[in-house]
Amino acid sequence: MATAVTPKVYKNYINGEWVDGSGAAAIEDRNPANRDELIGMFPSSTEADVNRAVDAAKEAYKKWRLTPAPKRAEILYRAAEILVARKEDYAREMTREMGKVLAETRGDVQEAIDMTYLMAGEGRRLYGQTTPSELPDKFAMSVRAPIGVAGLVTPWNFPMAIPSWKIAPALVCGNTVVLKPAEDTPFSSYNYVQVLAEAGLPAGVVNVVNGDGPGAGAPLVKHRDVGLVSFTGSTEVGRIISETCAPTFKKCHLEMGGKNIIIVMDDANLDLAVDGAIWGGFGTTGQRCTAASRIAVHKKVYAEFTGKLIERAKALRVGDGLDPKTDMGPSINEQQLQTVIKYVEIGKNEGAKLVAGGHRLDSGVHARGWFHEPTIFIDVNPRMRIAQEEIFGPVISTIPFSTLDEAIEIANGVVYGLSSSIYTRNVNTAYRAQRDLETGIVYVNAPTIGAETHLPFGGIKNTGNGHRESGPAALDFYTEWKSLYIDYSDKLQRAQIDNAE
Ligand code: UN1
Repeated sequence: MATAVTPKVYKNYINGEWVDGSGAAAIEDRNPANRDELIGMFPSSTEADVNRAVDAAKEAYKKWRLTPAPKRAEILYRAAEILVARKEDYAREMTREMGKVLAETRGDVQEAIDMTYLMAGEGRRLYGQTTPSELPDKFAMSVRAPIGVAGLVTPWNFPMAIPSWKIAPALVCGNTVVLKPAEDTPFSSYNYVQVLAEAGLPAGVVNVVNGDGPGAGAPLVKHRDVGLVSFTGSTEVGRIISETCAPTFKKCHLEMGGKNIIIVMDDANLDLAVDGAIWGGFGTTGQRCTAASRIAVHKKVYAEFTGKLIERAKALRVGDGLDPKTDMGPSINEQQLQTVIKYVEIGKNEGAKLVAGGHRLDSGVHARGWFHEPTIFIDVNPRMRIAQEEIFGPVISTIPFSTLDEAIEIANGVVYGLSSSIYTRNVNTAYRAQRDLETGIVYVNAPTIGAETHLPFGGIKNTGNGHRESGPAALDFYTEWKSLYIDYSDKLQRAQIDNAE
């Protein structure tokens, strides 16, 4: 593939203008399927850029918070309409910078469309409560109040969808935004913000500061004028962000790692379960927070299931996501690929049986990309590191079990709690599993990936810190409740507690 001669240079977006960053270096956005292909150069920003962006957001907040929510929402609606028209172009550009196959990048843009429409609809809801007062001639209600400047730090695996999960609710609620997009995939986030600008968003309401975590993310998170922080990424970074927010009690939403499981019962439709495991485990090259990296299979069907799974995994075509024949794209970068390689070694040393894949692909069409074979370990002990730690790559561990109780114990025996799934035809088994699986999302007869935008998204344990995004639940993070009382009795009325006889 041709190498760009003069790479396009992209900028930060501050106060309605595209401006240079003040950092000396620039960040290269490269195609993970062909590292010779430079998508563009993005600013490596510093604290000075962050400060300018936060100042702009703080200033814009004064007007934006007073703009009626249905009017704020109309801009989101227009943005969604533009995204619909450009879906194919943005999907292609996303495959070039992120690597996942075109069908999946179309899905990523679609998720941004869905979220933007959904939050546009919230502009005419943003419901609070009205409720009777305990006193006569007194009215009581609660409303959602915006908070101020939201600092958003987003990952590379859903480079348009996840920024939209955070930006759209932040805006409809009346907050303004400074976004620090992932340095591996800044272009798709740029495209989303460009669309918002075209849809008529006033200057300063959304700002983008590109850069890495220490250079741009850290100053954003700790900035005293940033009133809320939302982060999706690793548990290690999430912990640092949580600690940074704690001293000032900054509102902080964290969406972190996962070690998601599919449980296959002996009464499951096995072919359906194999479909689910392949899609859940190898979709997005295993680089979803929701990816199924553990497949627990009932001993009665274990041999048959793993046989089918291995056959299917070996048949997957790995390559450039723009090629319609490709089933699975590359890892995002060398470091991520090295993590995959490291865990394959760990699995082998732990005594798990490697039965498919296990190697980096680096010759022929794969020579210039960060490719790895779809990899399966069988007979994995649930305590092994490959069954405990997030790998974020195309590696599945299958674990045999004998009873539902044992499967649930295996499922819950990890520090994470994002998504889980069970394949069974028994309604009692399904309901028991949905009750007992300790994850924020539970599927029956569907894989661990594929959450819809209008339901709460998030996890428990080391995956999250109690907040949810997506759906109306997101509004709880991006607003504070304000309780309003109106006394129209024209006299001092004491509350019931102050009126005790
Ligand atoms: C993520 O991997 O961080 O549920 C998000 C899913 C997608 C979102 C994944 N809708 O798989």
